[in-house]
Amino acid sequence: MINWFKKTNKENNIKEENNSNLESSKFKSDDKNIGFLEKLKSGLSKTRKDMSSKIEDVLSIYKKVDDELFDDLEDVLISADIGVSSTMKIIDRLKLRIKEERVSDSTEVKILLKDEIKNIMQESVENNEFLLEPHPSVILVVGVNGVGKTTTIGKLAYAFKNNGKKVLIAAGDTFRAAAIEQLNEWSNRAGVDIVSHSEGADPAAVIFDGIQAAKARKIDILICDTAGRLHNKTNLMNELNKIFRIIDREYSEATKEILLVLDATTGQNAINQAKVFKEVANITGVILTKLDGTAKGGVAIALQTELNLPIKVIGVGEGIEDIQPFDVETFIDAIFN
Ligand SMILES: Nc1nc2c(ncn2[C@@H]2O[C@H](COP(=O)(O)OP(=O)(O)OP(=O)(O)O)[C@@H](O)[C@H]2O)c(=O)[nH]1
Ligand SMILES: [Mg+2]
Repeated sequence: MINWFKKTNKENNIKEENNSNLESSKFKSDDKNIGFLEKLKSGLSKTRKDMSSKIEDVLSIYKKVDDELFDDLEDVLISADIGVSSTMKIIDRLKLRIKEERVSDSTEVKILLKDEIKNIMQESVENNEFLLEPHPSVILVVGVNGVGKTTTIGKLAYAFKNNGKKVLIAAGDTFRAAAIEQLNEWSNRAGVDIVSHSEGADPAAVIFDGIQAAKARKIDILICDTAGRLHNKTNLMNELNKIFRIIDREYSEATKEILLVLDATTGQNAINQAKVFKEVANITGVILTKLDGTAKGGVAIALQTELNLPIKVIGVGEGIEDIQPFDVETFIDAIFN
């Protein structure tokens, strides 16, 4: 089982040095958990095939490192949904490394490229961990329809509960009756409580009740679902702002995460959705779903490097355990090795 709340020595030290600092939860895999890595690797096999094999193809054509090789690498990265400006940055840094380290053999280029992608991803965001400490905390899950919000909430509730946390779910998607039923099923599966109203109710009222219940029951983590309607920007902003206001007013003591769910299979569309949501809300992180079986895993790189959005978790299947904390190193290794 993944320990979602393992704390690193560094975090413990920081906490000791400054008690007022937010205690952050380490959201990293257990290194011994081979099943976890294997699952990630098999999920990302199409991305690996698409990106890594194409890179190798390019490198095998060119024996020497020259400008044409960089042009071809650039094409591979852009076609892998990494984004134009990130690709340019990666290639520029790669060129510099190759010059500095006097690399002339093209086979060494792949190692440097992998390293630079990893570096740029790590430099672009502060960290990839959930900020759920100090408790209580509230997670608001947003995103357009069908991306996997409700499913992810079920998976997260299950994972947190297995890590000893008291979890409550609020059914903030009142747009569809089926949505409440679906979340209800997930709450049963995860074995956590749910607060819901009927179809058509005001989502902000559901969140309000969720907060009151969370306080009364001394809940550690309240997870709120929202409707995935395709909005225009103003409506989206109004609806989300109403919910944010309730949370700020009623639950000011809670540590907040506003997580945007994006479907990796939609590639560039996911990036565009992220841009819109980033404009209307203070998104604190991304949940990237459906990474199993897509060749578009490169969007993870663009999300972090172009939009500076930390990816916090990834969905790797439809089952309750098909969720993993996102870790740059593990992810890039799974794509490149
Ligand atoms: N393969 C795969 N399927 C997923 C994953 N996450 C969610 N799904 C599937 O995606 C579909 C939509 O998931 P939902 O959780 O209902 O998505 P939603 O964002 O809540 O949708 P709306 O409530 O309509 O906005 C379901 O069939 C899920 O099983 C994942 O990581 N991998
Ligand atoms: Mg839903």
